[in-house]
Amino acid sequence: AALTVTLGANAHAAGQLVVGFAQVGSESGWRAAETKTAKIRATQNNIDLKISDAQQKQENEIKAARSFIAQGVDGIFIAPVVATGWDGVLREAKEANIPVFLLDRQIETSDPSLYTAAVTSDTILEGHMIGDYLAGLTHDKCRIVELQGTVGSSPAINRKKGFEEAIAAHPDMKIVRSQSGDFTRSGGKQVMESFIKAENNGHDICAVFAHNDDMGIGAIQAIKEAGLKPGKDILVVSIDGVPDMFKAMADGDANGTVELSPDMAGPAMKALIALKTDKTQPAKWIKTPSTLFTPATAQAEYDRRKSMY
Ligand code: GYE
Repeated sequence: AALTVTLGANAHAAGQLVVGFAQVGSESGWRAAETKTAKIRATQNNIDLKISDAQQKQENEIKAARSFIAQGVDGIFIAPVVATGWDGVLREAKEANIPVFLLDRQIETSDPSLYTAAVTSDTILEGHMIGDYLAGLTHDKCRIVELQGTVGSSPAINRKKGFEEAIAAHPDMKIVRSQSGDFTRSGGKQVMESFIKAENNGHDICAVFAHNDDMGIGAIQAIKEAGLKPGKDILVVSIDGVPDMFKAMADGDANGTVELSPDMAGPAMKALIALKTDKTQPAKWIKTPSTLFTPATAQAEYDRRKSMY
C-alpha cells in the first residue's frame, strides 16, 4: 500500500492535491454556477479537480466515488443527490483514509464519522425565511402551491420543513397543492400548469413557493401562458439567488428569493488543505449564509451578478 501511495503522489506536481468531485448534474442554474466556481477555486488552490457528472442519479455518484477511491485521490467531494444510502461507499472511503466533504446537501447517516465535514447553507432556515416573507406580503392569508425539489434530497425535505414551520403560525396560510418539479425549469413549468388547471385556471392560487429559482422561472412561464400576471395575480417566491431570478424580480414577475452561495467547493478545499498540512479538523458543518432579496434592489443586484456567473 505504501508503494502505491508514493507512486500516486509522484504522478503529480509537488504539493498538488487531487480531489474527486461527484457532482449531481446540471439540473439548475445554481448547480452550473457551483461547478464553475469549483473549477475556479481548484485553480486558485493548485488542486487537480476531477469532476464527474452523475446526471441526477445516486448510483452514478457512488460509482464515481468508488473510482476516486481506486485512484487514491487526496479528498472526495460529494453533492449527495438524495439524503440516504451513503454509508457503504463512505465506509470504503474511510477505510482508504480519504476524507469526504459533502457539498450543498446533507445526508442521513447513523455514523457521522463517515464523512469529514459538510459545506452547505441552512436549508431549513431558507424555507423559514421565505415563509415569513410571504406572510408579510399576503397579510397572513394565502392559498399556496408548492414546487418541491428532488424527492428525498435534503434541500427539498428541509425547505419544505422550514416553510411549513413559518406558516404554521398563520392559520389562513395553507399549502393547497405540493409536488416535485425535480429542481428543473421544465419540471417546474409542467407541475405549475397542472396546479393552474386544478385551481380554477389559477384564480384560486395566491402564491407559488418553489424550492429553487429554476422551478420558479418555469412557474412564471406557466402563469403567463395561462393569461395571468406572475408577481401580481400569483406571487412567486423561491430560493437560490441566480441572475435569472433577479431579472425576473426586476421585471415584476417574481417577489423574492433567498440567495445561497454557489461557492461550496472553496471552503471545502480550504478545510482539506488545512487537514492535510497540519491535521486541523474542520467544523462538522461549514455553514454558508442565507440572504433574502426582494424586487426593490433586484435591478442593481442583477447588474452586479450578471458578470460573476
Ligand atoms: O438550491 C438547487 C439545486 O442542493 C442547494 O440543488 C442545492 C440545490 C439548489 O438543484 O437549485
